[in-house]
Amino acid sequence: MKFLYRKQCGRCERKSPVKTLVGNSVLELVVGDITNEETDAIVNAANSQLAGGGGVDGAIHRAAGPSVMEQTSQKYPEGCPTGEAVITDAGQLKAKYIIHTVGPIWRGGREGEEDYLRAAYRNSLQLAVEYGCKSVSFPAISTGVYGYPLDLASEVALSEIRQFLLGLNDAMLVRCVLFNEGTWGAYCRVLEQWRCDETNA
Ligand code: AR6
Repeated sequence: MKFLYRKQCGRCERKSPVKTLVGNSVLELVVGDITNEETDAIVNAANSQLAGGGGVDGAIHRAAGPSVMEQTSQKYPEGCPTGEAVITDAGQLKAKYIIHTVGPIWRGGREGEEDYLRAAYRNSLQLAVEYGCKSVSFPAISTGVYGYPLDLASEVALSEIRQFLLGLNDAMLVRCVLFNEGTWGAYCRVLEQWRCDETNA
């Protein structure tokens, strides 16, 4: 794994993207609103009814327009089980696709939450590859309404993405689009820890 750069403006302390090479692929951590992303696909942190809601799900549906909900209702009337993923086009968004995945609700950590969260990332990435996507943006799935502790969720997210990218032959860009600097910082700390572990290995 090669770390490309990490910058912080000394004046305003705004954080620049962090980029890391994983195999042939690039993993990026940015602060932003995922609805503005121009990656081939963006991932939505949905609920298992695909019924829309608040948080990133609400923001994506508002920005994409009603055609996306029409597609989910028509193509996936049964919804989407926790840990799985389904795909629609992206309506009025700049991305081509929205991958709707369902993260686990945090119930203390003994109800398979980690496995479900890993599956949500893995199945989303698999679907992206099946649809020919070369770039995908993820929010921090389950860390809002679903209450998954951020320090645990960031480790799970990045390790699952890393494992997936290491198994790919083709290059892909995976961008974690984190809504605030606190979330971004938690993700950065995971990469810092990996870098320390590598240095000390
Ligand atoms: N861009 C990027 N990240 C965002 C955005 C945005 N526009 N808006 C919020 N986030 P959440 P969950 C971050 O609650 O925990 C919904 O009602 C947010 O700060 O959206 O998986 C669904 O319908 C947090 O870090 O998703 C489900 O019922 C992260 O996205 C339920 O919430 C995830 O927070 C899913 O809960």
